[in-house]
This record gives sequence, structure tokens and C-alpha cells, in this order.
Amino acid sequence: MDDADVVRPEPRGAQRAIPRRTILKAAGTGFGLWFVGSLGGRAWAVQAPATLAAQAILDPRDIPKYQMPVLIPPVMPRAGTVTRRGGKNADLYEISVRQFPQQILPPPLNPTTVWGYGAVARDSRRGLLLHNAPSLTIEASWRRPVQVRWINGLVDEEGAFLPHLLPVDPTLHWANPPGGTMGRDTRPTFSDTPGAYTGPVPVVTHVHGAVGVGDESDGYAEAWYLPAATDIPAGHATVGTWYDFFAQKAAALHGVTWEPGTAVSEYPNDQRAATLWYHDHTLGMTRTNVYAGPAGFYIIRGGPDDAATDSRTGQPAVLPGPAPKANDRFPSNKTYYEIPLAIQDRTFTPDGALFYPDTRAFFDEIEGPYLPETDISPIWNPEFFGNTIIVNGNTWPYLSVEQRRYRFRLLNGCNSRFLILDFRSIPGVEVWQIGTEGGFLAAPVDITAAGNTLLMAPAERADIIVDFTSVPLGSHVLGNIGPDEPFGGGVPGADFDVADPAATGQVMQFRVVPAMGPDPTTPPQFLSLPPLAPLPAPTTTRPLALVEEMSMDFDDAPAAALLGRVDASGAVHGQMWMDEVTENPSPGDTETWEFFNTTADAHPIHVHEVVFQVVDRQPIEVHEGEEGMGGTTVALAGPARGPEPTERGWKDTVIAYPGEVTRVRMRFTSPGQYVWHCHIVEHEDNEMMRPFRIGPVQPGQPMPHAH
Ligand SMILES: [Cu+2]
Repeated sequence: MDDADVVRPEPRGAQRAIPRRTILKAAGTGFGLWFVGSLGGRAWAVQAPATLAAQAILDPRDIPKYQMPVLIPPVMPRAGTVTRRGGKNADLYEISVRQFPQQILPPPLNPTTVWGYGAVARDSRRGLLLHNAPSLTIEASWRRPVQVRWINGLVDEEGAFLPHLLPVDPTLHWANPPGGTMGRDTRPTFSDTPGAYTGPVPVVTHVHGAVGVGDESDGYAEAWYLPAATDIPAGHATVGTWYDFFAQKAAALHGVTWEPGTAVSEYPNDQRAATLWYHDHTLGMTRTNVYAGPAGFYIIRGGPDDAATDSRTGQPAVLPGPAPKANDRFPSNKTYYEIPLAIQDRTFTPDGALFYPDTRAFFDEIEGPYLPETDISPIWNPEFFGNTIIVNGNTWPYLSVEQRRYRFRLLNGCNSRFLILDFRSIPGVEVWQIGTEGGFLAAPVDITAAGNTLLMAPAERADIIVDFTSVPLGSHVLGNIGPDEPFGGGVPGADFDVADPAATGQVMQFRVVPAMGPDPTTPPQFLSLPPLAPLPAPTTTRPLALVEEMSMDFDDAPAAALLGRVDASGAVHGQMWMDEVTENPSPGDTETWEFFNTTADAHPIHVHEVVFQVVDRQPIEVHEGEEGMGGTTVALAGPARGPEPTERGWKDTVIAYPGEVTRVRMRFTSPGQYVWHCHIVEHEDNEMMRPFRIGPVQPGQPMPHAH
């Protein structure tokens, strides 16, 4: 690459169209308190503090588009079957996360070093032992448990640990292995601004959307573990605060042993057929771990909620298929009409490496001083927007499609980016949404009639049928008119600038060819989808808050994002990850959770362990407290509106818009310790995540750090 391909990253904050209107300095959460009594802070090997020299990035215009076919993820091979006398047999997997090169960019651009999951054992010689990012699809059957041995394989050939591919900010409340047993899972203190953490990498895997999972299997953010490497530095914690407790619980419940560098999770799959996904969830470093690659689809099939009927006949409907099946050849000799598509944004360096900011200055040109002199972390960026779109692990791939119907299971796997998928430049296309995170919607939604665009927040899924029958032969591009910056609702082009039409405004290309035969599938308007079971009346309503914590040292500079509570007077109380559990439903309880968004941006709020129904949204007024006089208050300010048509199903992630309260209702079943959080993973990593507990404190569970 010559110098012409090298451009300087433009600070994202400088392009911001929507000013941050809301500044909250909630009483009792001032930054000064963050450091009182926190533990850790031992010296360890770090890079030199981030310099101001900008990292070079690859200009997306120098990446030829539509060079590579989209990868249709094959099915993750099983390692075997767990047979249990008197119990349910389970599908067994052994899956590691590893580092490897992958041709994400089209040749002759270089392969990219990434991390990804892959099976390391198989019960059939045709099982595909392939590590990829995103990874192979776990295919689960309704009510048949899946047991996975998740292995941290981030070691080199000699067994020495591999450092992170990306800059990890050690000043957040994070896993902090160098803090040792006493200082892990804290916000460590520093006497000088540190550089990035370069030690062994903690991982822990969460299956996003799994319902009724035991807490020992849910990938709790403090249940991480380092690889079983030969050279873990002395004094490092090798596991997170909750790992040992969950290991004992898993042994008692499932008869499994968590060997060093592994955890074994069991998923009951006793929920509606749905599109789930699995990804890393380590405390304070989910953004960097997931950006490096570890993620994949997890699809539950079968049961009464997977059965659509044809309303004309009352007979079972035919949906587009097949999807990839276990032991299909790879590359496949089959044609798939049901395809999962993971849409993500990434930025690359000119030599093909993943780029992720190594300094706060990338975001808003704040070049220091950073912590401990001020309240701004040196590396963490409040949001990150990649300048390319990748689908199933390739930049701007193409998919050849026949003039017939396809079923796509879409995932927005971006760190911060809201997508507004735009089908309007595909003439004659018809798009219907039939499902969301928790399976089928109550009824199909005609996306084309509603404007032919589809909004997807990070972590949301959309199960759609795209009908290419009347699309002219040739090449057509799926666009994106979401913003290249935080989303706050509103109309594309009017309320915010749409994504760069030459780069992130394009997603993938469809190459339409004649149909190979008649289309046997049921027209979507005749699909009758299984009914949604009603929820019992809620016993509790919890007013909760989304809060942006602004710097006290710099103007208009977000220092963190918080969750919190709203009291009876409407006062907002921000809370930290380290604060004790305050959301504590009992098993069997149905509750309404209200997300009062006091910030200027929309946040996708995800609750683990459950699926919920969106009840409504209602305008609020946010009154900022006087400087030094304490808190922000919120008050209702208008009539409520119901959920969007595409939200009339079970969901696990919901968009909470600024200036509104968003209400969801759910039933809690399995006792244990879980989390709820914003799925803008930069927010999640810096305090926009809280523990919650179903049922009583568990005997022997870790107690919060004294503070
Ligand atoms: Cu957020």
C-alpha cells in the first residue's frame, strides 16, 4: 500500500449532528467516589501510554466491493451426546476461541488476524472443525439441552498466552486479571496514566437470548477465565470473581468439571424456536473481545411455536429452506434458501489488521490529561463506528439469489451502530418480517408497504422473508440509511445524516438469477403464526434510568454511561456495576421494567435470562439538577404509544429512545445472578450494565467488594 491509501482517522465526535443535550451529575456517583476503596492497581506490563500519533486506517473507498460471495455459516459439529439415566440427553459441543488469519477483505488485500470460535471435537468425520468469525451456527432442538465446553484457546503454538489484538483500557471497571484475587473485577487505581493491557486475555461466553439458563451457564461477566497458558504472570487472577462458585454449581447440577481455561455451560432450549447468538461477555472488555471476532448464531428449532400455517388451507405453511444442516459438505453442494446474516461494522489498517481506537482522542480530540489526573479514561471511546460493513465476515459480499423467496435471519452485530436497512433500491422486492429475538411475531409485518426499510439496533434480530420473484435479473444493493454516529430516533436525512453512501451506506449485493424451479413457499401474507402466550399481570413495576455521566474536567465529554433507578419523586439515581443488587424479582414473578432515558441517544437494552413483551413508550421531561444542588428528575409528558408492529412478539433487546420511557414486561423463572445492560458494547463496558438477581442470595455466592 502506498501512502495514498493511508488516511488519518477523523475524530467521530467532531461530526456529531445531535448535540448532547443532557448532562447528568447524579448525586452520589461523582467520579471521585469511584476510587475510594477500590483494590488492585499492581504494576504490570503495559504499553507506553497512548501517544497522539494517529494510527493509519484503510480508506473504505480503497476496498473493492462485491468481490467475495457471502459465507453461509455451516453448522457447528457436535462432539457427542450426553446421556443421562432418567434425564434428558443433551447435545455436546467442545468449542474454543482461537486466533487465526481470515480473508475478510477481498484479495489482494491482506488477510486479517481475528479471533473466532470453532469446534475442536466432532462425533462424525464429516463434522467441520473450522474456526471462523463469525463462527459456525449451533443448531439446537426445542427442549433438547445443549452442553458446551467453552475453551479459552488464546495461546500460541508453544502454549504461551496471546495478548489482545486491540487496545484494552485498564482504567475501566473491568476483569483486571493483574489485580490478583483481591483486585480482579474492580476499577483499579493508577498513579500515572497507563497504556493498554497486554497480558493474557480473559473470555466468557454468553448465549444471547437463551431463556431459563442457570446462572452458572449464562456467561456472567465476572465468570471469565484466562487460557491455561504456560506463562501466566505470577499474581494474576486466572478466573473471575464468580468462576469458582459457578464451577461448583455446574458440577452439582450437570456433573461437569471446569478444567483450567474452560467453562461448561448447559442451555435447556426450553423456549420458543428463535434466532439466538453467542458472543463474549467479559467484564469491561466485551467491546474489544467481540470486535476481535468471537460471535456466532445459535438457532433453536422445533416445537409448537415453530409451526406456521397457511391461512388459506389451515395446513402447515412452507417457509423458505433449507438452511445448512449438520454434516453438509463444505463448500456446500446444496442451495440454501434460509440464510443467517450477521451484519457488523469494522475498520482496518492499510495492512489489513483490525483497527480499534487506542486513544480517547480518536473520539472527541481530548488528548489528555487522562486518568488519574482527570476523569477521562485514556483509551475507552464512548462509541465506535467502523467505516466498512461486513456480512458474515466479509466486507461488502454478494449473494446470488434466484427469483423466488428467501428467509434471512438478520443480526445487527455492530458495537454501536444502529442499522436502517434500505431495500428501496431493489426494484420489485417484497420484504416481510416474521420474527424477532424471541421467535415468530404475532403476525407477519409488510416491511415493503411500511417504507421498505428496517431499523435494527445492536444485538436485535429480524427474521425476514425477502421475495425476489419480481426483481429484475442483475445486481442490486441492500443499503443502510442509519447514521454513522449515535442514533437518537428520527427521520433519516432530516433528523440525522445517513451513512456514507460510498461505504457504510451499502451492506451487500444481491445478484438475481432466474429461479431453478417453482417456489413452493407460502406467500407471507398468508402466513398464520403461532399465538403469543399472554403474560400474567405484573406484580411489580420498576422505574429504571439510563444516564450519561459527563466529565467534570472537560466540556461536553461523556465519561461513562450508567443505569440507575427513579424514585417516587421522579429523582434519578445512577448506579454502578459495583453497587449491590437492587432488582430482585422472585421466581414466578411478572414485572414491568420502565427504562427512563435521560440521555440524548437511543440505547438497546438487553435483559438476560428472559424474553419480554414491549408494553409501550411514553414521552418524558428530563429536568437537570442545578450544579451542586443534586439530581436530575423525570416526569411523564404525554400519552403513551404502543409497540411498533415489528415489536409485537417476544424480544430480548429493546430500543429505549431519548426523551421517552420504554416499558417492557417479563416473567422471571430461574433463580440466580444475571445482568441487564445496554448493548452498545462501549456503554456496557463502562458501567451501563447492572447485576440483577432472581430469588434469594445463594449460599456461598461471592459478595460484592467492600466499598
Ligand atoms: Cu447505551
